[in-house]
Amino acid sequence: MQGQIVKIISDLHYVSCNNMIYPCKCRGIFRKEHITPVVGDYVLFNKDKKIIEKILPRKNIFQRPKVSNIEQAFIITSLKLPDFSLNLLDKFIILMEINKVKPIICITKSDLLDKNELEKINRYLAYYRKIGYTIVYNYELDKIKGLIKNKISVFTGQTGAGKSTLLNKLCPDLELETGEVSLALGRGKHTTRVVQLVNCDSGKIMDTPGFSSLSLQSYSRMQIRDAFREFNNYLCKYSDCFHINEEECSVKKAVIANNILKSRYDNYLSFLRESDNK
Ligand SMILES: Nc1nc2c(ncn2[C@@H]2O[C@H](COP(=O)(O)OP(=O)(O)OP(=O)(O)O)[C@@H](O)[C@H]2O)c(=O)[nH]1
Ligand SMILES: [Mg+2]
Ligand SMILES: [Zn+2]
Repeated sequence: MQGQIVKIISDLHYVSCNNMIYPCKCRGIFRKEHITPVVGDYVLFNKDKKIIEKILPRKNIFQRPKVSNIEQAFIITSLKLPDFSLNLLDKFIILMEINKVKPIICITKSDLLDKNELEKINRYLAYYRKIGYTIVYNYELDKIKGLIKNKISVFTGQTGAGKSTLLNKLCPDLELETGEVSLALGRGKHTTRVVQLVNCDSGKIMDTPGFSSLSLQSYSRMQIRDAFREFNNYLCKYSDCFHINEEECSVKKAVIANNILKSRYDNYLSFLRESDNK
């Protein structure tokens, strides 16, 4: 039988098949061959013995969160508690771009900001819209339902940003656990602990544990550069320009002319420094 892994708790892999869930173990050979199944994997399994026999080829695989076969990612971005961070937003976007997964920016907690604060952030968000990203607010449920239809999406983002809360709103039957955000720290307390793939309003969604930091260290400088999509609109003197100290760099000129958001460029430079591949 063919199914899809929807949850993993220690050595039990919950495989969904024809609206049933089968808790399965893996064939012994998996461990020997260092094959580690992840949520999202399509597998061949023996429903009577409850054994996963084979992992089918993956469309993609992510390390953080550990999931596979995703088609799009909702970057759940809180405006307060935890505070809005352009750096983190860019990091999530770049991670998705490198992995060729469509990012959708989903804003939460806009109700916690006053009008002035909101206007300031909306000016930034307008830039992201201009360079082609989809932006939704977590109260636009119908719009979100339209976006998740017939797709496998992952909800990712900082801990406490409101991933599980949004999933519960989309699918009240789920009753996922959500957590209070500590006012003192402005951080969540990692309420969601395991990745879970759920059927939700004609789409499949993965709720994932949030994180408080994210590293681009394993990606090369070239991957990071090419993931800043608007940079590709500019032709520099050198086709392999990294837009740092090169002469006649159109990207740097565009930053000075305010055609490229300064924070995007600054984040780009800081991400390059994170890369292990100098
Ligand atoms: N005011 C306000 N609070 C929200 C909103 N969305 C979520 N929250 C609250 O934020 C807190 C954290 O929400 P969760 O859904 O648990 O966050 P999470 O992203 O799933 O967190 P982890 O599972 O730790 O990664 C809860 O107390 C929610 O009620 C929002 O739009 N506005
Ligand atoms: Mg959660
Ligand atoms: Zn350049």
